[in-house]
Amino acid sequence: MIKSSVTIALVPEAKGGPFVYWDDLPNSCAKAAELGFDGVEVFPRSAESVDKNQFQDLLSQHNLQFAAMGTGAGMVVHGLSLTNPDINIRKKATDFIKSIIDFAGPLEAPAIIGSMQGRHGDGTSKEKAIDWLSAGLNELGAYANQYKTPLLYEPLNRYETNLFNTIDDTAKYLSTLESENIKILADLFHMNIEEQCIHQAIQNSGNKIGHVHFVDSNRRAAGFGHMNHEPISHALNEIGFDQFVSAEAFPIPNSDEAAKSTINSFNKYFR
Ligand code: LER
Ligand code: MN
Repeated sequence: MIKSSVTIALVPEAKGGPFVYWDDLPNSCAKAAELGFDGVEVFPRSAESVDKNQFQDLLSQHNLQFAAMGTGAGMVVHGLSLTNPDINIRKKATDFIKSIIDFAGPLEAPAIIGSMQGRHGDGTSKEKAIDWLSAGLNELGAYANQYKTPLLYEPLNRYETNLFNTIDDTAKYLSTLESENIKILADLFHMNIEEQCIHQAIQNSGNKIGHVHFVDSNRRAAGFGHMNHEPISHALNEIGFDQFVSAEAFPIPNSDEAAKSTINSFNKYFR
């Protein structure tokens, strides 16, 4: 059964970003549970910045699952990426992502590689950037495997990366890697920009999708834009997807309204 989740961002440097709840982990978990979400996706400043015992207590107290953990603070706070031309920075990027995997893995949650994929240009060819990316993903996919969790790779729209923008290109690329432990994070916002047809792209993806960022056309919460979520939910069911659709959306008009609209849309299309 497909599960619902909502994002909680704990990164002051990411303020203004598309995350539903902000800053306060205990209160955000309480609200997510109250609204009936199955899980929470956490975007931390670093693995060390989250009190693991407190977080585990919150999850069990509220009967919530840990849906996924983002690594984007490596880029936003420290300027790291897996395709940086400097080998030391690529190493730091890999170590940062490993620390997130070490936090999330034992709690059965996958880590997400979004902005940490970086881009080519500024003297780096696309081929070279993809070589570095492949080395990083193979190492990290194998690393995540020790916890029996996949690594999630998120294709982003053209304004955020020039590596892979569509689900199909990403699936073809991932099939060239040694690690078979990397799944695609399908973010409906990026897909709305890049795909010819969102539900068709999902249907064509086979069993490669491991997580969904659930959002509307304007990156507000599902229900506040003009995206047609019905064929999308059908396509996800058709491919046998049974993981999280997680609200990564702007907190507009506020976090609570965004969360409510998301769970109402989730119940309408996925229950
Ligand atoms: C960024 O646009 C995004 O969608 C995030 O999930 C990736 O860090
Ligand atoms: Mn996303």
